[in-house]
Amino acid sequence: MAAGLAAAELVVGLVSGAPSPVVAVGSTVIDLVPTWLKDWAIETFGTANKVVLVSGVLVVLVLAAVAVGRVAQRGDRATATIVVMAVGASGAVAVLARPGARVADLAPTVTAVAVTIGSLWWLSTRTAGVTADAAEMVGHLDGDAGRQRSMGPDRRRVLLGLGGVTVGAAVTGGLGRWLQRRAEVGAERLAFVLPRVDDALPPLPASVDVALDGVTRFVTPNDRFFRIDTALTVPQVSRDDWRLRITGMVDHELELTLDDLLARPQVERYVTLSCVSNPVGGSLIGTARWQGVRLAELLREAGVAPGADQLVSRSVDGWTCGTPTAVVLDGRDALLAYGMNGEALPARHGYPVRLVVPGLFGYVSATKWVTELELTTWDAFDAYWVPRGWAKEGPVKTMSRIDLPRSASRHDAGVVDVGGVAWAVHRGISAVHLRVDDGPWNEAELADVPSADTWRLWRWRWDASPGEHVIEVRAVDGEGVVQPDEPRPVAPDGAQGHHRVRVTITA
Ligand SMILES: Nc1nc2c(c(=O)[nH]1)N[C@H]1C(S)=C(S)[C@@H](COP(=O)(O)O)O[C@H]1N2
Ligand SMILES: [Mo]
Repeated sequence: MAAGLAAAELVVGLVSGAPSPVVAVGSTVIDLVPTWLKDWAIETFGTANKVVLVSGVLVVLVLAAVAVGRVAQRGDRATATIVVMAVGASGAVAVLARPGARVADLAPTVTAVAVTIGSLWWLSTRTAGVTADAAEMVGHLDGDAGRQRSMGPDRRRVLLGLGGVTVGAAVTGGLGRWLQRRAEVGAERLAFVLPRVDDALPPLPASVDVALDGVTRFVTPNDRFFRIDTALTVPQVSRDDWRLRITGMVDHELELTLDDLLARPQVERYVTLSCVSNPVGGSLIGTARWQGVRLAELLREAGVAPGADQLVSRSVDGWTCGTPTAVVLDGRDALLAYGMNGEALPARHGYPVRLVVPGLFGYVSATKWVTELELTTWDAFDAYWVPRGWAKEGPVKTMSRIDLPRSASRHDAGVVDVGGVAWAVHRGISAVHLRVDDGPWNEAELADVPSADTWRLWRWRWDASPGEHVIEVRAVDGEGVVQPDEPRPVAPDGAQGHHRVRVTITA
């Protein structure tokens, strides 16, 4: 089976766009598992959940391979072959179920099955000798010398066979992976020079940060930006192949290339992006300087028909997202972005182009690897997460987080620095309050922000007395609405509640 999978990797490397059956099965599992199980996986394994999933698929394959091997060892090669074909068939079904699948996509899976069966037959011819000799030995045990004579060469034959298959698989698989990496967009991305922005943003003042170690920085570096998506392998979309189609309820459909997009007026904006699955106190949130073009201008050019109240965006991997058209057109800086913190978008964050809409959770606004914008109605279409139990609309809730002191940490009595971040993206943050052990609320000192579309850092100096204490934070948004305390889970429309940390103060 290792030989089969390795051969599949080689074909994936040779035929651009053909999916590995392992990835296809994993992706199908992602789309099929119930929401509670997916939430559990994200909660338990965090962003490593994809590694866990692929490992799970491989474990199942290893168990199947062991079963097949045992059946073949008993001499029943026909049944063993049928089991391999059945496993392969489930891979094929998964491959064909991927959005936009073509028959040619079956090439890696078919290769995997053929090579697995070939290896099975070849190896079982070799083990057949050993089994026969072993049976003979049981029949007339003629001493150690005889045993060595009958075992020696056959055992060597089997081990050599297995070794040969293993080495062949390693070489083939390695070559396949190497070819796949060569096809990735990494190199072209590094060569992508972002066009100049006419009204470029001034450099951020130091006052957007608080000078406290352990508190998040205002700008999240690209390599530390959270990643959430349903894609098991990062889609590789070359800038030359990328197209954006604007379709549906528009006066005239548009199709743009990346050069068309880059020729339009450019803007850059600091925007905080957050995930609806972020629990109270969680870190599925980040802030970047996004560069791109205004989505509203593009939509106006296409001519949005009255009544088109939902903007559905699609990515190359078939993921869909529904955004209120009114929000995109209400004057905020909804962007088709290709730049992130002065670089081309990293592949994991949507290279070459993604959506960014300030004020909405990622699942209803931030389509990565975006290829189509369809103007439609809320009644006509439910995007990916909606049938899975998430709200159709997802405005970001007012939220605040204590980064410092860490939960369960110990500190000396006296002044203890408390610091963190608060956000109510697009409404802005007007105040942050802290209290200890349900005492009176205190005002935190707020850092500066470039606009209401980002999070806001804050700090508070706490005069701590010895003992166990609970520090609690709440934010007030730009409209004066206080962050509610009543706890609510992340589903269906984002967590609610105050973040608290428990600390020990020593005398
Ligand atoms: N193509 C695609 N885009 C997607 C998603 C996805 O699954 N597929 N997930 C969305 C969700 S739920 C979030 S929170 C943001 C996260 O963006 P990031 O990974 O760049 O931080 O991407 C959004 N865009
Ligand atoms: Mo998300």
